Amino acid sequence: MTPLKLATACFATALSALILSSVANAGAPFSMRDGYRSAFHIGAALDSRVFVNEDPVLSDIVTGQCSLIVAGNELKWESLHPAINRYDFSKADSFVNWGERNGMQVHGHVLVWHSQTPSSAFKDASGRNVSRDEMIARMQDHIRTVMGRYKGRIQTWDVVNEAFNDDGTLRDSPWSRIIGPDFIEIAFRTAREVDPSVMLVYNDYSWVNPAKRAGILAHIRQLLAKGVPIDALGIQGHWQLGYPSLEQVDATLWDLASTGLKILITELDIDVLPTAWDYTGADINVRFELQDSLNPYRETIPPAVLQQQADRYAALFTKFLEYKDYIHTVTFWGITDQDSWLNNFPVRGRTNYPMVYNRDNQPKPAYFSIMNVAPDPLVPPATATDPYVPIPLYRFHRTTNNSHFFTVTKAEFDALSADTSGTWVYEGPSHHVIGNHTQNSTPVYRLFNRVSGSHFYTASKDEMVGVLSNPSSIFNYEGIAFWVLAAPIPGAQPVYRFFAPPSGSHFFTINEQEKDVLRATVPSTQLSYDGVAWFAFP
Ligand code: 9MR
Repeated sequence: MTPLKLATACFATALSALILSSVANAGAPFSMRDGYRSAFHIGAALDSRVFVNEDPVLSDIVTGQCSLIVAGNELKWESLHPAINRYDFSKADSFVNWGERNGMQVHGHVLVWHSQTPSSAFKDASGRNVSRDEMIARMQDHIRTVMGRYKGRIQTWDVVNEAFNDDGTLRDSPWSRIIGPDFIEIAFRTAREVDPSVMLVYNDYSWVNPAKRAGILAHIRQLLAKGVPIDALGIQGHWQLGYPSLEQVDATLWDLASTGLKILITELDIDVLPTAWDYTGADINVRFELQDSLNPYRETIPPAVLQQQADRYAALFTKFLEYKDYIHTVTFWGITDQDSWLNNFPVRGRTNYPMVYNRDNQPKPAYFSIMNVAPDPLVPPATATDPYVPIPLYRFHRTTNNSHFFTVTKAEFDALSADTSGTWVYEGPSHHVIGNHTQNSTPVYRLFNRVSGSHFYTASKDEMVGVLSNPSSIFNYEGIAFWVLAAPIPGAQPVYRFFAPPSGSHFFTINEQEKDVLRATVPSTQLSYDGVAWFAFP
């Protein structure tokens, strides 16, 4: 790299940093919650770094992307009820408080489970299993105490988790051994007494396995026929790139929807690593030895695999949308690749990539592919009918690569105007855009091209998401740059867009004459005409 190019590149980076911070405040964030607002809640499982340590980066992701949260561990029996006569709600309280403070729906996980429940919960002082009556009393005390504490503040509860085997029979666990098969019924009835308004969920993995599904559903139907208050079924969704098939997911959703109960996808993640033997379940007691062949992406993950994962997530969300009338929530089991349980399951110490945010807390291709199939506009149509506030869009020529930069932001205008190197030449206001989200205004999204250092502006959500979802994408999403009109109104004019192949940048003009001259005189290898970008004011 020549010194001149290096200097330019450094300046571009500095400029981009400046721009990032100013644009981040400019408008609504790019959000899964908004993109799926008409379909279902988007949830995430949190660990205590979010709600105890208040990690700002993770908190921003969750508050920006989700409408529902669940604690990965802190509401489990062993966490908040460590000894039979002792409860410790410190972390659980932080979790529920955090959810409330941030306007989230809060999902409770979990009341009755064979795992992460201390063995002392089932034993008397001499170490023998307690009687059925004593066990029922303990279970009821737990449900009443925990649910009662958060009554009105937790909207959905996993009452019973993983009570069935892969062949559809009832799991042999301390619950079923000591109380008998009716522990499920007693748990749900007790939960309903505590809080009549909460959604009560039966949660499990491997529903896609027909034998397991048939066994659980037969059991659930019997309970429903007896009036047991079960409101919803939770599909954990610990899945892989190639398993289960979409047909299996479809059959599962169909069968569960046919019970008339709501469906929650409670623990979604997509494992990208080779399966350890043939194991596809989520039973945490099953573990395998670490071998190199089972940990192929220790340093980095190939773009082709990220693409496969992105396609997989998009296909699953498309399937979920087909069942959106039944599905209440789609919850990711974690936030970033770094914090996923799948780095340690079913083999300890692997480097896995199951989530839609990477280890640098950045959205992955999977994130953008999910946004690509999102049914709702990222930004809700304006409800305000205030008059437009036209603001100038400043145009700068970047002489070093013959590209153009457009901004409405005073800080950016000042920074570039102060440049004395001759790189940036102010060319005057390009045209007037809209400063407020009102009437028919629509956002223009701004992306940063990491290779050329230039910016790309588009009013098309589909175009933006298409660009970002490519795993080899060289663009960063920067936010909403300003507002324009998607359709003409009196007084507004079309803004034309050109692509400049040599710099990989785009040029915009509202000036009809400038557009005509450029089209007539500049060869398309230098500048090709793309069409109307949006409508705005001269
Ligand atoms: O995410 C949880 C992880 O941090 C714990 O180590 C693990 C151990 O039990 O439990 C994980 O969550 C499980 C959930 O509670 C129930 N379904 C399977 C999940 C993954 O193991």
